[in-house]
Amino acid sequence: MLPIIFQANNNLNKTAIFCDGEQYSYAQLVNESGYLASTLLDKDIDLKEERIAFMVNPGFNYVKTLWAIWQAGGIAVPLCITHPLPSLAYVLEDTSASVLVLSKEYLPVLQPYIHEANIKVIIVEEQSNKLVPVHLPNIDLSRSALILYTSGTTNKPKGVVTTHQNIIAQITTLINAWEYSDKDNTICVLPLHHVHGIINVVCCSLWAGASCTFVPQFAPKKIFELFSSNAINVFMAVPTIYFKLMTYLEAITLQEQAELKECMRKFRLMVCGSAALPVSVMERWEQYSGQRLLERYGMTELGMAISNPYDGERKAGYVGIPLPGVSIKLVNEQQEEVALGEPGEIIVSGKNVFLEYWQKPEATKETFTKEGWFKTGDIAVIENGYYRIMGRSSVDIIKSGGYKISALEIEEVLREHENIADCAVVGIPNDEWGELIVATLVLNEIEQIDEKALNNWLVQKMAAYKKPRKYLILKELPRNAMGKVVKNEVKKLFE
Ligand code: MCA
Ligand code: AMP
Repeated sequence: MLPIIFQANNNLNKTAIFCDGEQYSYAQLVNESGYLASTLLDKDIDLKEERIAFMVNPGFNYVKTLWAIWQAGGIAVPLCITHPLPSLAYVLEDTSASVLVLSKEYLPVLQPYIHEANIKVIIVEEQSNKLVPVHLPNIDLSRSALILYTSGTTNKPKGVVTTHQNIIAQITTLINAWEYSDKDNTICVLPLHHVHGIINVVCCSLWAGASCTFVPQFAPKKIFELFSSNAINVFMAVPTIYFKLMTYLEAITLQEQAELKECMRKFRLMVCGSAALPVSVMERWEQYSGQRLLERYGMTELGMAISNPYDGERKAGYVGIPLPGVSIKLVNEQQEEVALGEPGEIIVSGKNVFLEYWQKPEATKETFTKEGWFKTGDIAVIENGYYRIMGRSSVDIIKSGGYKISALEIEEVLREHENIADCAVVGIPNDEWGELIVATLVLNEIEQIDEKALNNWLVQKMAAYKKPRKYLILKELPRNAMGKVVKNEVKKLFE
């Protein structure tokens, strides 16, 4: 039996999930995921790492599908529920997924792909629970379990493959470090195609026997209503979300602020990560909520790697110290460890580290040192025992709203536009979003471009959160003597 199901069996009568006004016990999760696993197996005895993609709304059906895929021996490929067809088709084709599990409402968006690819479709709401569960296979924990897509310094996102063992290491490290327990009640406001939502919130809660409340979309009013009901005691989010929650708090009366502070003060834990938490946001949040945020550092390829302590000083501007079981070194370009106090690239080793980039052996090889340490591309320094993230080695990776976005991917799409001869995309600092995506354009034949029309065109091709928020039209891009675009000069143009 998979360890996560074994854990659930210890809590069968407890509520695991609140969503859509309903509540679901661990027994329902175990039973119904077992039924869905038998549907997926379809008389087979083991899916043997077949890729099963799913586009299912956050909530009971999402977890049921994830657990069903794992129990049937498949690799789970969660799709982003807000992506347009080309981004979804890229993932489906790249993984050559054989089955697609859907919430009914996503059928129309995927219909053109389903029609062409002849992929098997299962509508999750239409699954019968009357089936007799078949015998489920024994899954060796070294087998691959999950593929999540991450943007990097290449123009197309890469599939990050983690094994069951990697996921278990990522979960159990956090359970111990952050003292998750079956008394916790967490809330999931994050998208479920990334580690932050899937592992830190959902899998950790359900491993610990806690309850997890799902909200369909991020909406400050709804979140504060849930906070006020005293039904939540653990909250995790990206800096942009804390920023947006404070914008909401600023607009309500002092009396209402005080009442919410009283509720939030009782929380056991509030965590922030996925992007740098500005010191000002951390300090203001503490004033509003009475909670000192615990900032941590992670990556799709690693789960969480460095964390401020649960007990002990949570230092503003620092991500803390390596989590137990995670080894970290800071190295120079020759892969030699730097002296204490010197900045270096973070490299990581441990059971939490992913297996490979899906069907990209060269990219996988390049990202590990000869000794097998994963090279993150993030630069850090140790000061008074705590790690401080100083930035990334590539300007082409942008972090906006907690999402990692490749400038090269956006540029490639922009260049497909008939009126765009050339372009350069960069991220510029922004209090709310961390970085704001902006673009300089060199136009073909026309003097100006209709930005609204351009953005409408773009979001047919890529996720809306990747679209540039400002444009600047240039006669030519700033280039160096080698003809390469100088991204730091591009950034200055937006100052
Ligand atoms: C949306 N808008 C933006 C951006 N995104 N404006 C500037 N920059 C952006 N990046 C605008 C929209 O155009 C819209 O404007 C308005 O904001 C609301 O858009 P909507 O999509 O509804 O935004 P939202 O729902 O408020 O979303 C904000 C969000 C979301 C909740 C912060 O971005 C989010 O869920 N981020 C979390 C991502 C995440 O989980 N990352 C973890 C990956 P208008 O109203 O004018 O149309 S990293 C990870 O997993 C690693 C392991 C780690 O360390 O955690
Ligand atoms: P992703 O590839 O989407 O998993 O994003 C991982 C990246 O997010 C890391 O490589 C860092 O650049 C960034 N990141 C995550 N947590 C933090 C943090 N607390 N401070 C600064 N950057 C962070």
